[in-house]
Formats: sequence, C-alpha cells, structure tokens
Amino acid sequence: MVSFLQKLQTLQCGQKRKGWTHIQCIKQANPRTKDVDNIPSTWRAVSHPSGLKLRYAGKKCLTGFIITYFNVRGRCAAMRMLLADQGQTWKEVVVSMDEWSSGPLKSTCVFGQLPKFEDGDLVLYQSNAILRHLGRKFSLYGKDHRDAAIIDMLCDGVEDMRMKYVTLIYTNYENGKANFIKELPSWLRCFEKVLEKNGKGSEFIHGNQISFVDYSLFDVLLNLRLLDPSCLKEFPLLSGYVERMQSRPGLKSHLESKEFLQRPVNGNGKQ
Ligand code: 6SG
Repeated sequence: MVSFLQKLQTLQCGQKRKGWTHIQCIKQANPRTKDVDNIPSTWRAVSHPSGLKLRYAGKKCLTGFIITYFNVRGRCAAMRMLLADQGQTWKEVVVSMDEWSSGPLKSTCVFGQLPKFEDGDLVLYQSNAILRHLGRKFSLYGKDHRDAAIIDMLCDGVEDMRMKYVTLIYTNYENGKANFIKELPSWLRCFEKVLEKNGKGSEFIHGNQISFVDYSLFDVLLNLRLLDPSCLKEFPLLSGYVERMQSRPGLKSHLESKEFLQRPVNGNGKQ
C-alpha cells in the first residue's frame, strides 16, 4: 500500500505542483487540526484525489532545495538563516510527530533522523554536513584551506555548545536549568576570546567574511539568550556580534517572518 508520505513525495516531485517553497499536508480523514492551525492564511488549500489535502505557499522555489524536518527551528534554524541571508528560496516539507512515529520515513533516513536536505538529486542528512555543503556552495568557507580548518574547528565548538543546550532542553530542563545558566559564561567566554582575536570582535567569528559557522553560532546564541535573557550582557563582543548579524537585511527579514516566528524553538515546547 502506498503510504501517506510516499504519496506526498510523489506529489512534491510531480509536474503539477513542482517548485513551491512550502508544502504542508494533512490526511483529509484525520480529525486533528493542530497542524493546520499553524499555516499562514495566505496558503492555498488543494484537495487531491489521493485523499490528501495539501496547502501551498504562494512563492515559487527555483533552487531545488528541500528541507524535510519537524515543525521546529531546532537543527534547521541555522541552515534556514544561511539560505535566507544568501537570497535563496527553499521548500519545506513539515513532518508531524504522528507521521514520523508511524510512517516509513525514519527507515529511509541514513541515520534514522531528520533533518533531510535535498539539493536537486543530492540528498544529505546531518545538519552540520548540510551547513558545510552550503558553505562550499556559496563560498562561506573562508578564503583557503587554513581558514576552512579553523572554521571546522569553530563549527565543532558550536556543536559542543549546542549539544549541551539540546541535552538540557530534552532531558533535564527543570532540574538542570539553574546550573546550566551558571556554567554558561565559561562557554561563552571561549567565543568572546575568539572574537577578540579576530579584528577585536568587529567582524565575523573568523576572518572578515561571513562563513557557514556564523549562522550556527548566531542561532545558538539566540537560543541561549531566550533561555537566559541576560547571558550576553557580560560579553560585549558577542553582544555586538549578535546585533550585527540580526541587522543583516536577509537575516532581519527572515527573523521577522511568520514562518520563523510561528515555528517553535524545540520539539517539546521548552526554550
Ligand atoms: C531530533 O537529533 O526536533 N534529529 C532529531 N529525532 C527523531 O527518531 N546529528 C543530527 C543532525 O545534526 C541530529 C539529528 C537530530 O542532524 S532534532 C530526530 O530525528 C528520532 O530520532 C530535535 C527535535 N526534536 C523533536 C522531535 C520530533 C520527533 C522526535 C523528536 C518531540 C520530541 C519527541 C517527540 C516529539 Fe520529537
């Protein structure tokens, strides 16, 4: 039997509706309306003979980028920021928790996890690999191999900080939050020092041009600031860095978009 998701994938690759930036689908017969409530009113609803109800956003996507993920910022926030800031459009395939736990998608994912990222016929998993791919594609990987090595090192440092945050959010929020906030400055200080050594913090995290790791660092810093609004106060360079990043026109309009604002930060409602 053709599953719900397989039907969606067929449709998404099909001729008629190819190329829209956002797709969200619901089973017509499913009485749950939760997913539907989050869809902006500008979306168009289309009934399909397959029994699916599909909604399309009104913007065409010409790039072939498709992000398949849950309805959260989570591990896709940085790649979405990168794409928006680089003037790219992309398509979102939103996977509901029910679909993930009962459908076949998980078994098709290389590591049994999302996000999945498609760039035409290239299919990638692992959020940092996706960021690196976009870094190479849009020249966001420094000017030479030495820069690339340092950017990789910084990416791993951001990943360590992100994992601490993710572990707190998903496994120990109530009991661990106070201690996490207490230890946070020791992590942030590392990045403050990196900025200090790079043009006294007036530029990006490495060199004088933006790299893919800037989007990841910026995303984690925004999350940490949500968790503890005063966490950047003792770090003037990081505070200035966040201000500069969020004033970039492409990022500013992304951060002000309904798609960004309405998407929960994490999958369990904690932030
Ligand atoms: C979770 O961990 O959203 N992928 C997640 N979870 C589902 O079955 N190293 C890679 C990478 O960088 C990590 C991938 C990441 O790409 S992201 C995944 O696939 C699984 O493992 C965090 C996130 N969580 C929300 C979520 C939806 C369904 C399962 C997790 C909410 C939480 C638990 C149920 C509902 Fe839930």
